[in-house]
Amino acid sequence: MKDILKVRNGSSPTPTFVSVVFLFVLVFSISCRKGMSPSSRGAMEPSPQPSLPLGVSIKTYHGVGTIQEVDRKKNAIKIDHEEITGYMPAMSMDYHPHDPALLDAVKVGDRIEFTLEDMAGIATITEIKKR
Ligand SMILES: [Cu+2]
Repeated sequence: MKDILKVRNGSSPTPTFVSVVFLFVLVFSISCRKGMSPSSRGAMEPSPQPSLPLGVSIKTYHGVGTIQEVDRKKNAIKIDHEEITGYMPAMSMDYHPHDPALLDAVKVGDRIEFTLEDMAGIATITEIKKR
């Protein structure tokens, strides 16, 4: 392979450097593919920081509603909310707060404004304000 590259890059001043880079890229891409293969032996290294898969983005929305239930055990809050523009129609549903401490500041019957983040269809409440 080196010979082929040398011939191809015969006029180049640094044919060795080029082939080294080429080999490095080749090896890297092969090991990368191996690492991502599901058939590789077990999950050797759990990824330390979960990164977003390509194409997944977080969108932020704002809603207004009334708290119907606060469930600290399930870390859930049921909100009867008005239409959230661009996200969902008015309904009553459970949400999970990003930080469980958000539940401490509110109680059933409170009229609130809330901020939620949607990632791949999963909504998480990041902020709650009493109205
Ligand atoms: Cu909803």
